[in-house]
Order: sequence, then C-alpha cells, then structure tokens
Amino acid sequence: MENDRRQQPLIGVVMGSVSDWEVMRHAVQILKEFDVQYEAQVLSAHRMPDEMLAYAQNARARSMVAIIAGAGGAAHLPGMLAAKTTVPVLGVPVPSQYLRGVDSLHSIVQMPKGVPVATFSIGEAGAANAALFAIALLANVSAEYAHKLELFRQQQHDAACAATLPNL
Ligand code: RP5
Repeated sequence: MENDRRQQPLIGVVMGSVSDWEVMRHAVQILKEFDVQYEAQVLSAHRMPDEMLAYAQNARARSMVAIIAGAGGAAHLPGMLAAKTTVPVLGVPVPSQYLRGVDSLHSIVQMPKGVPVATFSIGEAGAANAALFAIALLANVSAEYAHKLELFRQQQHDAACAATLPNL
C-alpha cells in the first residue's frame, strides 16, 4: 500500500480497505501520470471512525483540493467524509462480492440534499475518472494542469482516429 510520498498533497486518495487497492490504484496511476502531489491510504469509516473524521476535519486546513474516496458494499466513507469537510469529495464505488458494486454505487450516489458527493462509475473507470476530475479542478487555477489535460484528450482523440477494426 502506498502512503505519503510527497509533502503537502493536493489530492487525497482514501479507501475503506486494502482490498479496494486494485480498483483505487487506477486513480493513483493517473495522478502520478500528471505529476500531481497526492497521498493514498486506507481510511475505513467503520473500522477507523475517529481517524476518518480527523482526516476530513483537517483537509481544508491542509489545503487539499479534493478527496477521492473509494469504498464497497455499505459504502459510507465518501458520505461521512463529506459530512465533515467542505473540500470536494469524489466517490468511487468499488465492486463488491455479491452485488457487484451496485450496492456501493447506490450507497455513494444517494446522498441526501445538502451534503454532496460527486459520484463516479463502478470500478476502475470510476477511479481513473475521479482522478481526471480532480485534475480538472486543479486546472481551473493552473495553466500547467489545463495544458496537460488538453494533451491527454488529444492523445485519446489521436488513438481513436488511428484505430482499425479487425478483419472478418
Ligand atoms: C468496505 O468493505 C471496503 O471499502 C471494502 O470495499 C469492503 C470489504 O472490505 P474488506 O472486508 O475486504 O476489508 O469497507
């Protein structure tokens, strides 16, 4: 598991269990690719409630721009973090064993009015997109990140244009 790699992280990546890492590493991979200062750690809402609340309570004072929170099943981590901070919380539903992450998605997306959690798709795509969205927040105040995002989009465009279909 990755822990603090750099000082003053802009983005926090937290997850309910080490078992979420296989999904959440896709968020970290994007942050690394864009050279964003980040930290990543396990932060369980039900196994580490005091640490979770402290993390959320300190996020604004630590100048964090966003918290990417992944959890599975009764996935209350993103919502509980959002309850304790006004730093944007980006929720990633992690696939669960029996309900395949639909439970996680519903747990995260159905926040009552007043305490928002930006919710992404189930699994790897959601984790990667949450990181890209966090970088888009950074790009609002950083020309460097805006430029990097433009390049990233251009690469996808070029790859799609160059794609060839297999022969029948
Ligand atoms: C949630 O319960 C975690 O986010 C994880 O997705 C799920 C299962 O956790 P483990 O039992 O694998 O630790 O809290």
